[in-house]
Amino acid sequence: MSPVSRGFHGRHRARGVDPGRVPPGQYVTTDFPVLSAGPTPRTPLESWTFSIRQAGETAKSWSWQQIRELPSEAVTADIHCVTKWTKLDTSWQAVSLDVLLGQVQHQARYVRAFCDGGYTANLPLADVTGGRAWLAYGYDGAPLQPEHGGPARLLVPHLYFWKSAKWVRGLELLAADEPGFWERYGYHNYGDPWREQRYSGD
Ligand SMILES: Nc1nc2c(c(=O)[nH]1)N[C@H]1C(S)=C(S)[C@@H](COP(=O)(O)O)O[C@H]1N2
Ligand SMILES: [Mo]
Repeated sequence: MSPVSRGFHGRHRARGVDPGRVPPGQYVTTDFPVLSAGPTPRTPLESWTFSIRQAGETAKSWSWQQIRELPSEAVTADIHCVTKWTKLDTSWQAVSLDVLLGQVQHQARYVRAFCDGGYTANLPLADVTGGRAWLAYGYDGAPLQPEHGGPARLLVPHLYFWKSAKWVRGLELLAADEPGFWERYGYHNYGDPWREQRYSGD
């Protein structure tokens, strides 16, 4: 019986890292790996919009400039990819989803993010409100690079990073949960890294 959990041992243990910040089974990296299920889309900012959809209709839509005029926050967060890398203290410039969702009347309990390229990710409304999720367009003091989801991506750092949809173009408001891209392929529907919810059944 060891009082130390398995995640604190092993070849990936990083020096000087508070193990309490590293979820089980994860290792800390200083790189920023790129994980994309397809090619990097490149939508010109002039035609880019972010939309909130409900019952097949657009309830609210913002142009790039309108998004940039909304209040934004500097967010520092630890991110955890299901492929087992964790990156600590990433810094973002981002608009809280509270600001965006607050401009639409609705009673939805779930959202599904949609993206250029067709990727989707589903999330309970409770996980994208209350200051826990953002639309991020800046990373490390610079515009978010296309490989990492620029011009803008979701940032939902308390869940595995596949929920942080890159090239996001909007949120669909839903009464009932509908699985997204990876969730349909056997990833966990919720994806809490602290409970190691990697695959459906975990
Ligand atoms: N649109 C889109 N968003 C996506 C993905 C993707 O393939 N397409 N991959 C997800 C996965 S599995 C991870 S781990 C992160 C990776 O983000 P990064 O490439 O910036 O590290 O983006 C997530 N968001
Ligand atoms: Mo991932």
